[in-house]
Amino acid sequence: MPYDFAAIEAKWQKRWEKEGTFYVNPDDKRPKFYCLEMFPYPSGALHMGHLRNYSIGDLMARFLTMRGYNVLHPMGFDAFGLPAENAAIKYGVHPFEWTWNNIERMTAQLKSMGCSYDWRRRIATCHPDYYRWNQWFFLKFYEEGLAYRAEAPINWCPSCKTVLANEQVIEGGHCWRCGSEVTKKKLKQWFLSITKYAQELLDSLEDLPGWPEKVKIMQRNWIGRSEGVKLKFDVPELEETLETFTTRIDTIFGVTYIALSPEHPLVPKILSSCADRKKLESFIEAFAATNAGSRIQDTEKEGVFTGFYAVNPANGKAVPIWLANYVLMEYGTGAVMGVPAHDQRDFEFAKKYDIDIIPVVKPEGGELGELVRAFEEDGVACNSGQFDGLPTSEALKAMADWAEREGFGRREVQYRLRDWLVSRQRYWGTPIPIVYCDRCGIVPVPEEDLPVILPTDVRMPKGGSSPLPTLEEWVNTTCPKCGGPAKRETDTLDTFFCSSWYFLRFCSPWCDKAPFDDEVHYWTPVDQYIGGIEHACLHLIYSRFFTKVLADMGMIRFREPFVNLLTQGMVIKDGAKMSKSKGNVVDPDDIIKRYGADTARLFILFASPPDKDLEWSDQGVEGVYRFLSRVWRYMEDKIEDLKKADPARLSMESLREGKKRNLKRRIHRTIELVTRDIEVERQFNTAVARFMELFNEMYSCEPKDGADWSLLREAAEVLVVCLSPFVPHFCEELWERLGHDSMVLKQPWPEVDASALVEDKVTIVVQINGKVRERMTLPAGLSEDELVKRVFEDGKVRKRIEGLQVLKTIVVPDKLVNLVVKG
Ligand code: ANZ
Ligand code: ZN
Repeated sequence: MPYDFAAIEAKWQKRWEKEGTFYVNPDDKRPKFYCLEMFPYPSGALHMGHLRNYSIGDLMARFLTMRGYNVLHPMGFDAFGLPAENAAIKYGVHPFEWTWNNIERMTAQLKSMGCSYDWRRRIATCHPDYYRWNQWFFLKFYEEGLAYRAEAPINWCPSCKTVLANEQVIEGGHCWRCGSEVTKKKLKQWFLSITKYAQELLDSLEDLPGWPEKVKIMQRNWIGRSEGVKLKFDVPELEETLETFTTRIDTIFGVTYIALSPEHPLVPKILSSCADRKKLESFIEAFAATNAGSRIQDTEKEGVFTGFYAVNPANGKAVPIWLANYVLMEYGTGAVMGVPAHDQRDFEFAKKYDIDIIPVVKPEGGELGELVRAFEEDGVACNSGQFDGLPTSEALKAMADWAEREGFGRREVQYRLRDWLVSRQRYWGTPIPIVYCDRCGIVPVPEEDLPVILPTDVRMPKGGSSPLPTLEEWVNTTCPKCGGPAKRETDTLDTFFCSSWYFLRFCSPWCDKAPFDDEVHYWTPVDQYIGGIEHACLHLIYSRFFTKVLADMGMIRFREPFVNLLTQGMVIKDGAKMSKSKGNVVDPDDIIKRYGADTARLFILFASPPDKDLEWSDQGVEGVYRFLSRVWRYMEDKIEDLKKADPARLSMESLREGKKRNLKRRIHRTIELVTRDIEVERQFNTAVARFMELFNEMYSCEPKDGADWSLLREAAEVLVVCLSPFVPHFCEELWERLGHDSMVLKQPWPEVDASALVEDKVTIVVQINGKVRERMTLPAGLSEDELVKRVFEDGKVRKRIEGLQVLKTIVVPDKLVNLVVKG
């Protein structure tokens, strides 16, 4: 029978489903293991990135099951989000219907991959059974003072018609979802106080040895902790005090101007008291029109003098106050003390506007001379009064002490991280459970009134805005406090809210009294998480934050959600990331139809290490398919003999013949190395290569006696068992054909027989033109190629044939190598 992958895969998928093979429960003696892949957005169909993510996850889940763990391996759908609304407008289907069809379709695809999910635990975040708990958490956060509404300049995506969190503004000011340029707006919005956890989010990165260093670095930079001093500068003409944040108080004697963000709260007062209001206003207008990204990037520095002066508290000097486009309102105090001599941005600004440049730090043992750019390095204080001569590190300390003593400064820690903006002006999301009452103000919806159901009987407006504000009947409600007329919040929650805790819901998705029940304590934390690195500063920060808040609320008993993290590389074709816009997409369905899921999985796992980019190759797929077909034919051919062979394992001591000993050794080397590849190194590709070597050795073995057959049986069984996490259907089928009743997944992972690993040594005679020249001790059983390679590597042999031309090599395995040379 040829390798009929379609029939085999259908057969085993049906059986797994019927027998509930992947159902797991907490009442189990085995140690638990929670293996999770990032759940997909139900966009319509799986892409190759998913296939890769889920092939890796399934390999790990199956491997760990065979290693004796009770493995929770669930899957669900991150089902709220804008594409559903766009599809609704484009095709006239309701977002709910579109999403639900996609969920069913993608579930079927995941099943066709043979993934070992406990499907009873499937969740979809757009279902009221799920999003009611989003609302519940939102209220808890609100009670704890961790959710608040505030007016702030925020990021607005004009194409998605919604605000975005800072984390969702990427690549210098673009929308993470659609790539449009983000603009700034001032709006009243809901925020979560993630900054209250900034320090812990930073510190406990140290407790995550199982995370890739690059993800930790990205999070550290995102959180962006800076130690510095907040300084007060009086502005006598306005009877105001300005605060600036600096990390370089040691340069305070070099301040020659103050720069304010055009959004700084003092600006209105400046406008109403200044001489040339027009000039300032036109600058502010021009600034407002630039997008948020170009402000962050190194664009041309622009500014305008306000006509006012501030007093430097260090030396009493008056310095001009400017408005400048390079000062961010969102960082520090929105005001900067300008030190052109020691900050390159300030230097460029001062050069452009002819502002004084006063050096106050000089290189140790040297002078600064004419400055062509800012001197940003450490050195020794100069032109700094009583602090002259102090090295930078000491000046920093001494001047901070002085500022605190004199009362014009205070040491402070600043973070780049901002509070998480969670309101979205979108329809397809979790309604924020808040009503606004003229009399009572902001009133949370009482817990017993949850869920606030997202109305489904809506027509999507053509322009693409949310229909919720137009639903009078839904918007108008009564105040839970006073019973008077009130209006519902019409914004919905950022979908990242849903994914911040979904891994907890998987533990008890059926619970309808709470977001989860006690089962959560058994399964959590997630032992292995697998997904894309693009979430490093989005989902992976938000989930850590949620986990810490929930731990502080006493709901869970751990503070880090994901113990081990594997970020898989991209799938690329013709050198570029697979994407519709590049037109280089390979559809997983096509591959599965043509070659079967097992081939697709094996190719993906074999083609590159999981954390590296994977170059798609049709020949690679063909090659893997040929390998499986060869194994299949071999087993078909020999199945009766293998079944008849003695199942008892032969010990190494009982084996005399070199060939037999080599096969025995190869079997156990394979187990040893493959186990390490999977468990320790996470190099699934090299594991596959070892299976191929084992198979080649089996293939070249010509069984002559009972011992040979018994050994071949051992090899075949080890191959089938160890390969099964990679190609589960294929191996289940072969395992059954080998005469076993129970599934291969229920087999324990094979043990290494240490006595089989010892290498036999042989003495190899090296001849040159037929004369014995050297003797080498080498492992027995080396192939001809390997043997020749070793001989050429030998220093003494190399010396003897130096300058000679090797015409031919004659090899007698385990005995002799003769080099025929000329010269
Ligand atoms: C004076 C100074 C002198 C500075 C010097 C640097 C070098 P990090 O490390 O990122 O925290 N700064 C403060 N608030 C700012 C804002 N809202 N927008 C733009 N720049 C701002 O950077 C802190 C430094 O960035 C601060 O220290 C301040 O410039 C600037 F030789 O103050 B410094
Ligand atoms: Zn957008």
